[in-house]
Amino acid sequence: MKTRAAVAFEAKKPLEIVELDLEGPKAGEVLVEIMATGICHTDAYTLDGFDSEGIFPSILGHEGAGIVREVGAGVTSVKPGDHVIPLYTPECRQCKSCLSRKTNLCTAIRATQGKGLMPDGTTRFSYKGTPVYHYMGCSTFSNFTVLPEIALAKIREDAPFQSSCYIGCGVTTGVGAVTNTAKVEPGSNVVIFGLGGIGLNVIQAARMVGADKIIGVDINDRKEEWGRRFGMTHFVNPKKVEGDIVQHLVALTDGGADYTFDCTGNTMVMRQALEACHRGWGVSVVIGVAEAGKEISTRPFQLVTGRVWKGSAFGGARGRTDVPKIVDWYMQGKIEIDPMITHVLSLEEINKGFDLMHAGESIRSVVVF
Ligand code: NAD
Ligand code: AHE
Ligand code: ZN
Repeated sequence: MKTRAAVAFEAKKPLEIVELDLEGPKAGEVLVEIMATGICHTDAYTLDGFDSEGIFPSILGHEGAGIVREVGAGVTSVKPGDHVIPLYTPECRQCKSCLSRKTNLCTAIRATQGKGLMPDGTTRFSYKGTPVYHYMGCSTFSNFTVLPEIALAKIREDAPFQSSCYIGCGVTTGVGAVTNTAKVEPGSNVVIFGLGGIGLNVIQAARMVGADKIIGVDINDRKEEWGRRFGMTHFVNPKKVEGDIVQHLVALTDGGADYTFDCTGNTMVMRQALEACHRGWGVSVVIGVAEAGKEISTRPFQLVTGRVWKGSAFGGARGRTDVPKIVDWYMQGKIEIDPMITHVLSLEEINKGFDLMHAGESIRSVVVF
């Protein structure tokens, strides 16, 4: 079949809207019509050539929602007509990682996924006879895409696609980092670095679980109003702090934060986030994705004295199990999504979404097909 898609033909070049050939689903695979997709900073990072796994030409996008149109042989958990959210972190419930109950990082198809391929080692997309690669196993910047069954969360049908697509990455990442990875307790002091599409979800989850001080840190002053809208109690612009930002945050939290979250991808900020934690117990969660080749550092003494550095991918969520629950939280009003969707674009306008993100003017741009 044919599908309209925004293709990343080369790094650092705008996406091009073209008609691609798409092969149907093979055994264990599902054809999904994508109805809406968010644009996450990770898409921009890959398009800008910063991802060590970046492959071109490919179809980016990993924050989608859509409808199952066809299933391959042996597929039992979804059927045509079901509403689904694609999962870049699948949940096979059979691999060593899934069975460990210690991680959400299912390893069933990670190797082929990182090479832009389906589990059988081939791609379903092509353009004028040349292969076009999948991205993060999702490729939601295509109107139709093929995914393995284990990479689909079935969701309720009354959830609007335009908002629920954001649960495919940003919402789950931010909310899950608080509830699954850090397990923030009521009364905690929390610092969030980077108040974008991820950081604001960390803020709203910190509010939801009853955190006390919720301190947002961003170099863009326009983010203050956004943070306060979702529960931030204090705002700090590091550019306007006289002296050391870490000392400033430690003073603001009476000795250091219980939990800090990096939502910038900047390795200097990751260090600040770790060092702003309370001696003895503060936990810093790295969510931001750093450019290829970047490394983090701190004095080991920071860890010897009880601070904990950890990371979180997809908010520690097991997608097929947890994503439908987060959709419920949204539908019940426990978390907000709609106000964070600042721009709704057509596929033809998708490059504008990247420009808005780079200019710091959007929280989430969503493309509707
Ligand atoms: P975004 O562009 O919407 O937001 C980033 C924010 O960080 C902006 O408000 C920006 O002003 C702020 N910022 C930049 N440099 C800063 C600095 N030095 N100090 C303080 N603030 C600074 O991006 P997003 O979509 O929210 O994504 C944030 C990061 O999270 C990206 O690195 C993205 O790749 C990553 N991410 C990780 C996961 C995961 O599973 N771990 C999932 C989604 C996104
Ligand atoms: N491919 C990169 C790393 C990119 C990365 O860390 N991705 C996050 C999700 S970001 C979503 O917006 C993730 O889930 N990582 C776990 C995984 O298995 O990819 C690199 O450095 O090679
Ligand atoms: Zn993302």
